[in-house]
Amino acid sequence: MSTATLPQIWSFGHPLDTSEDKFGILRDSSDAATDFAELRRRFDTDGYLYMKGYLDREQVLDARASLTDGLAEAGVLDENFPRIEGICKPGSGYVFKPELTNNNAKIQDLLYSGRLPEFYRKFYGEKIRHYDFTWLRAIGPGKGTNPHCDLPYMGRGTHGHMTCWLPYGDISFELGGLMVLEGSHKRMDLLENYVYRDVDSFCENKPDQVKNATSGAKGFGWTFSGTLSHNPPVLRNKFGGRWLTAEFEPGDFITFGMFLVHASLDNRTENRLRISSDARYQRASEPIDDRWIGVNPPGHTTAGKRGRIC
Ligand SMILES: O=C(O)CCC(=O)C(=O)O
Ligand SMILES: [Fe+2]
Repeated sequence: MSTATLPQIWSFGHPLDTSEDKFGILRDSSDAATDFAELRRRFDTDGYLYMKGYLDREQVLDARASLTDGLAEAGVLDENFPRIEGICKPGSGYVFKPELTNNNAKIQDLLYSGRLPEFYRKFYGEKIRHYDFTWLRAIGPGKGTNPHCDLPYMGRGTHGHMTCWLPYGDISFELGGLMVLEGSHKRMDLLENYVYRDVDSFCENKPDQVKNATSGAKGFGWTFSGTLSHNPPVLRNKFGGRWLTAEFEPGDFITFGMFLVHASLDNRTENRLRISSDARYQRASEPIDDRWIGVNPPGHTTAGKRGRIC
């Protein structure tokens, strides 16, 4: 497709060069939705599968309503607008609210029963399981997520698991959805010193790191943030390939592996929240990262930290 007619695209505060060799649209694999051998081939080649319209649109919108209700109750929404529109109060910023997915039957059903887990079961060709933790993001105007791979946040079990990112509503270029760096999963030469580090590990023999990691404050104690870069255009110049994204609709999802570099576009709207979730699926037969399972997963808190001698 021609990228000549695109609006200016922004990521992490940087305008992206949208010329055809640097930027493009995700390949839609919904044409192969029942051909799992073909999906596996595309996943190996591209590092992701973008399944447009694979899920039930109404079910996704219904799930959205449960989230905007939760966001309203959390005081994030501007009360002058219908909740479903997801209009935020000024200065909302990057709202990360995984608790909105707990005990939320609409979200649990959408993500963890029916069509989505069935997709992974067929894709892996065997029994699967998912993380109990669901990353729920409601991103207000401002910067999106900087470029990273997921492995540093969830690499203590298998490395063959997959992320599933899905939008709860239309996500235009202006509202800013996920983008992936084409071919980056094959650039182990550039990733090997980054991707196997664990954000929750610390050096037991370095007192400042021990203090940091065990201070008990949520979100603190990282000596390595897992970020690969703060500058998507510069990163692209290094890796080659194009930044790929799309305008997403309810019913779409994109899934990718632990080694694919991705980020998101900035939210350039005045007051609308971009609402999405990311969930993880893997073969049931493989080890799982225990930071993300259980009724109250430890995640990146003190309980998830692991000391080692450096
Ligand atoms: O939604 C975002 O901004 C980031 C999502 C992400 O990093 C992921 O799904 O792994
Ligand atoms: Fe990610």
